Amino acid sequence: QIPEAATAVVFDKCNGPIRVDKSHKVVQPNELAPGEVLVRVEYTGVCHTDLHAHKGDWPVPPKQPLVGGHEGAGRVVAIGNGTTTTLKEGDAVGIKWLADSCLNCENCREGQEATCPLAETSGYSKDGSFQQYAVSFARHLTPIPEGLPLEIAAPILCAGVTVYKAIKQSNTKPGDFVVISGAGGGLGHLAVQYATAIGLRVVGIDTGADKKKLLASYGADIFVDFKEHSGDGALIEEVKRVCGGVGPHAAIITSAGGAAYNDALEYLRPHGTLVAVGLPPDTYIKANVFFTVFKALRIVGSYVGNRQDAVEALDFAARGLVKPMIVVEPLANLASVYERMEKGQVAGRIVLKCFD
Ligand code: 8ID
Ligand code: ZN
Repeated sequence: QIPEAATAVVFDKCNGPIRVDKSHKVVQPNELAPGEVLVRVEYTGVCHTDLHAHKGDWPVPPKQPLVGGHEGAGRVVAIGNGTTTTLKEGDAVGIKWLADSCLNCENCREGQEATCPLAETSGYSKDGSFQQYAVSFARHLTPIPEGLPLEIAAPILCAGVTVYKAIKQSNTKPGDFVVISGAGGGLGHLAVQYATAIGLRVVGIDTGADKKKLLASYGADIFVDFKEHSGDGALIEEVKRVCGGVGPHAAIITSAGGAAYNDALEYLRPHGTLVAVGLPPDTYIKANVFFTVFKALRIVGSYVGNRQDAVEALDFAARGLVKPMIVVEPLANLASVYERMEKGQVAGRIVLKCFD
């Protein structure tokens, strides 16, 4: 029942054309190495990281040609001979950004799998989920709870787990103010929901009436439109004002644009934490040393999450505490999704359906 060829969306070179290849070779079960699993991908989210990969935005280039995608949700259809795993054919599984890691180095032993020197990444160093049949790794596939629709699970596998972990790193407790900058995007709208679910007071920063309305529907009543507060220091003053006059306890920056980083260190209250998540190209966080010391600020980089974070993040969705706002479109729409994402027109997440 596994075809010789199927559909994949591919680019040969960064910034080159994005092709819908309907006769992309499918790796056959007897070709899987020990540890590898063939997944029939039913749905895949489109993360801004996939767009950065296509544009070649980052210092480490992706593999080329590349099948992108790292929010894949589907079912196991074959397991490589000699694989030690509890997975079986038919299981619902998620393909996340971190495709594999050694599980044996200091990073992995400490649960910091993303920084394993042998880490492989889906849709970057390895072909990912923008295809009907994807090869992944048994030890890093995430089990998806039965009953959670696969199109809802998909955005949790990168956006959800990443922001869930970022909140864990934010040094906050229930009742604290947290700013989510980029709050209407794929990561941001989930960050707002996780933060609300664990009892934080959320201030969303983004732009436009659609995103404001979306966030209000999650109980994030405080919305700051960055375009309406663009004057010198205006955003800083407004954020401080809505956070009890003294600023938030933490700011989680999930924006794909660099400007969101500019003001964060200035609107944080003393002992506040800046959690860097969004990955705009060629961007620096400029920290004034005197005020970093004087206000005892913390700056933390947060990179996806580990296997346990992925399980926990999905559990919030399975319990209905977090629900991605998705629009489902055909796999072949990827290039058009990138165009809309580039213009900031996507509120929440677009999820591609891999089979008709
Ligand atoms: O592990 C990680 N750290 C990780 C994991 C996954 C994704 C990091 N990322 C990175 C992506 O590579 C990307 O750089 O997070 C960033 C956001 O990904 P996304 O949520 O998938 O992107 P999006 O859906 O396009 O949302 C971005 C939002 O940012 C807003 C936009 O309006 C949009 O809603 N935004 C921008 I652009 N500039 C802003 C600004 N100055 C801003 N919001 C506030 N202030
Ligand atoms: Zn992602």
